Amino acid sequence: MAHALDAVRFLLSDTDPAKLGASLAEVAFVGRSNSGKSTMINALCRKDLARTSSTPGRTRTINVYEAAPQRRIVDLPGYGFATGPAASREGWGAMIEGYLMGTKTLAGIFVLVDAKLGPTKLDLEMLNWLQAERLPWRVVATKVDQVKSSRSFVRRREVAQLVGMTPEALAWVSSQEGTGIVELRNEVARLIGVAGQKS
Ligand SMILES: Nc1nc2c(ncn2[C@@H]2O[C@H](COP(=O)(O)OP(=O)(O)OP(=O)(O)O)[C@@H](O)[C@H]2O)c(=O)[nH]1
Ligand SMILES: [Mg+2]
Repeated sequence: MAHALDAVRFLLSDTDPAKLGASLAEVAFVGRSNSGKSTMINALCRKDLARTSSTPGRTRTINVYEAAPQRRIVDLPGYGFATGPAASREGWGAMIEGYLMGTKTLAGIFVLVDAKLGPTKLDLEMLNWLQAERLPWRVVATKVDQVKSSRSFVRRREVAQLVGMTPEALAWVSSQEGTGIVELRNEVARLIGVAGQKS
């Protein structure tokens, strides 16, 4: 059956958050480099929109996708990608922080955490910062296909505890196998205000 997110198209990309223009509502995907942000956007929209790679640091700019005019899904470059000059790492911080603090229409920030690895120090720093700024975040555990199914109940509880959420509130997703994708797709559509729209 068609879903509102099937209509998502690439809109623009830039490294300067001031150049992205206004939106009515948007959601953003943040997290470690290689955590699966771009792959998840492709799974949610059921097409190859965002470029993905097994090498960390694939996404270098703020990439904006649109489900309907000014209703956006935003893919961000990952953190923890240690190579490259310090200057560009600082540039990353300014770019992400500028985007997250400057976008008043952000309805949800999905923080992707590898289910098997658990939250890294940088993930926890990001979560603390989002909380301090009172931004609307939710953690999504990714690549859950890499957790043995016999371990998944316990692992979900462990990861939830480490990020300070209840296991039920922690989204449990595999973009590769489709676990949790339908629920997340509906949540994204609702947050950006396109739920129930035909594509
Ligand atoms: N097993 C498994 N691998 C996945 C899943 N999602 C993504 N991957 C793999 O993880 C790697 C990184 O995926 P990306 O989507 O490019 O990661 P990213 O978070 O966008 O990375 P950056 O752009 O560097 O920030 C790729 O090799 C993907 O195939 C998943 O659900 N399961
Ligand atoms: Mg990416």
